Amino acid sequence: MAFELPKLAYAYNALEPYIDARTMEIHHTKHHQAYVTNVNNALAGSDADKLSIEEICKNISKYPAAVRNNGGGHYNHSLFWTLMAPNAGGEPTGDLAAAINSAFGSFEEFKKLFAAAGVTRFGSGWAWLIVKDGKLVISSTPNQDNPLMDIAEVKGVPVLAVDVWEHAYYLHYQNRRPDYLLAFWNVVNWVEVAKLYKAAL
Ligand code: MN3
Repeated sequence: MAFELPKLAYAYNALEPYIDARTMEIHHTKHHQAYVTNVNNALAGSDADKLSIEEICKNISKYPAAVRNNGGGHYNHSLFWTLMAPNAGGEPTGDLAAAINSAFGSFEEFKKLFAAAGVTRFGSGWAWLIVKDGKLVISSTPNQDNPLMDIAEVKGVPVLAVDVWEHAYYLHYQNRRPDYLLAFWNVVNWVEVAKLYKAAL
């Protein structure tokens, strides 16, 4: 069973003005599609094609680099699309808000630390909010690695992620990654993040 490009739950222009339609369309139909095609090619004929992408990520050290890069790309983007929504943003509520306050002091402080993880990731990669040993932790990974991977420096279950590859923001923000990360807060789907947080505990 081959992996497939997931459909987005919203239109390409739904996240404007924060993330532009052209970026969303290219990101989904070209970049994510390429990860799907390439991971399927890399796994073709192996019995790994019965596994979920999460299961593959958890044992990624046993696979060739093409699976790490493209399988990671497929998992990361599939998650990323669900973490954004139109008319979203604002602040988390309930248990998630309490856990963020407890782990980072305040929502404002959390936002600063999360953005810093994205800004300081050299080159291409991702910033993450993960559940690690029952606690919320901020981390970042290079390329298409993620915290599920057995090779990750900081391992855990992702509940929030932001893509800081230039392809995620360059058309609209050019070199201004910090501006993109600031705009990202306007599209964060906190309902989905809270769901992932609950499931991760
Ligand atoms: Mn991307």
